[in-house]
Amino acid sequence: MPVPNAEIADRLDRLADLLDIEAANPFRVRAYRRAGRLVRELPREVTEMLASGEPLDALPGIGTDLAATIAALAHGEMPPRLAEAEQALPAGVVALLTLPGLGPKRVRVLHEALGIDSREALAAAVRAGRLRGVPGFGSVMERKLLAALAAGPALPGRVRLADVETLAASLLAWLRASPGVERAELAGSFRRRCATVGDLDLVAAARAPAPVMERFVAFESVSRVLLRGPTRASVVLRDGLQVDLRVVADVSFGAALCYFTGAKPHSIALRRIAQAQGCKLNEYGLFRDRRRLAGRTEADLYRTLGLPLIPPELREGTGEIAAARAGRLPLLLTRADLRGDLHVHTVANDGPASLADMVRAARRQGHAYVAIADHCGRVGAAGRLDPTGLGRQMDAIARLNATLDDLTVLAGCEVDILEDGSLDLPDDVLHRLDLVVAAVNTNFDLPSDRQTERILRAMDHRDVTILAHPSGRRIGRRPAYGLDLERVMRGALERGCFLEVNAQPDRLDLDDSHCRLAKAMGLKIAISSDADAPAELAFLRFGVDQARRGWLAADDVLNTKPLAELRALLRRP
Ligand code: DGT
Ligand code: CA
Ligand code: CA
Repeated sequence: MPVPNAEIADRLDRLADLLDIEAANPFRVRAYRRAGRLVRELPREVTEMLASGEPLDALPGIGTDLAATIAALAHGEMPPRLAEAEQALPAGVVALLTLPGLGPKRVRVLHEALGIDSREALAAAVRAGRLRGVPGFGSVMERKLLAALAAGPALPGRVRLADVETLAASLLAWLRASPGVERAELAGSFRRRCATVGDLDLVAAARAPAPVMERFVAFESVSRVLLRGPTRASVVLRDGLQVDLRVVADVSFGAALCYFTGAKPHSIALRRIAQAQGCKLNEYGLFRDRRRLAGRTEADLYRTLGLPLIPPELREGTGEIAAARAGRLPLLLTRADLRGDLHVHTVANDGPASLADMVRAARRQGHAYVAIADHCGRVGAAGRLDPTGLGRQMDAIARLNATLDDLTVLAGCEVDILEDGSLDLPDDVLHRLDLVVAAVNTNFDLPSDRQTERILRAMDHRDVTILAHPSGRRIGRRPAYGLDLERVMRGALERGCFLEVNAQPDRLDLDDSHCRLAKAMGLKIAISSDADAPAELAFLRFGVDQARRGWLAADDVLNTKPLAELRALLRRP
């Protein structure tokens, strides 16, 4: 595989960063940085130049040494310089570079002044207030670092959808405020609401693209410009996220938006339909000969292709076009269809909000009901209710319900499924609750068949109503444990209990394809926030995104039902 210039340039930047942290000779650091920029902007691939025998040291500012380094990188080798530099610094120090706002200079200050050599050491130092007084580290920086550290190590190359939302919104606002921008939208996997995104894609309509490009690369958190042409640009933001922009004329905006929303299999299928009609489809529009038949809006485009507008969440090339043609697209669930939340926690699990706080926040969400499902167990522990504590909470819920007329609080619990499939609460306690959320919170590494049996056994329990976060994945941290989810779903259907889409942005579990499987089986799904704090009640919308990607309509979801109907569903036949 020939190594592309962008990759060679990244390595040169990395070398410059490492030397910079080490406080190496600033001239050398600058030479590597300049080389990085040069390679990135070369009109030709370095690998091609080498293949045709063109000397690299003929390039401006590139001496024999640098030429050898670049050639090694182009051959996919690790140049000794880079290997030495990587080894000279503890890996933990180098890893700090991936945190937002931490460039080599700041990392050096942290290492030299405070001896910080890992994320953990940095987190401890921030919490202890040791960064205060260090030049260049204000309170804003402190907060930013804490947030980034809490978010955990990055996914290789992908970011959780929720983690880019704020940024995506400010980028879009920034672009829409550009002179001459008539319309702008986010496209790509972000618009399709994928659980994680590789990069962000933006499409804008403007008569003159140049000022839009200018403004785009001037966005405050842009750290590098990868590509800047007349109508397209790619930049990397300081936290490493790439953003692509395409600017087209207003008559093409719908076509460009559709093209850059993808996904590729969907776009290919659309192009095939166009061809079958003797037309051509590209990012500029749908054409017959030279005449543009459609392209200003997506609705227009799909209509002209003989299709209804297909929601972006369904555009994966997994049967949506055939369904659209047959008039069988589902009417997808929306957040407004949800009437309540079936899994939230309180201060009893060490959250910041009391029962009353959480209920008030649920009412602000517009909910008609909310189920309190704190972690409980036979033996109490800090941050966990024992049967007596749970009993007291049930009394408090009853008192609270007597004072509320527009919202009902359901008494529930989150109970651990033990290794043998039994539940960590006595039967009589479980039986008194309105709803029981059962969860695997330990023993993730059982063999698949034993994990499946364990969960089926737990569901044998007549009072279990919902299986929480069924696959156990934590995006970017832990894969799903081995289990036969289809068997678990069938088991739930037979027994009259349900599975959850846990809407925490790092869970989204069930995932989109599981939702589709459940729907095909006729198994209804709960969408739950699993909120630990009032602000997290709003996570429901991330669950809705995945449910929509899984083709779910309102009727497929438990908590779209009015309370009376919900209660009937929760009672097993
Ligand atoms: P991601 O970024 O990995 O989460 O996934 P996407 O779907 O956002 O993929 P991305 O960013 O590579 O491209 C966005 C859409 O734009 C993709 O669905 C297809 C379309 N697209 C981008 N570049 C090209 C291209 O060069 N040719 C074609 N046919 N389509 C492209
Ligand atoms: Ca993308
Ligand atoms: Ca892209």
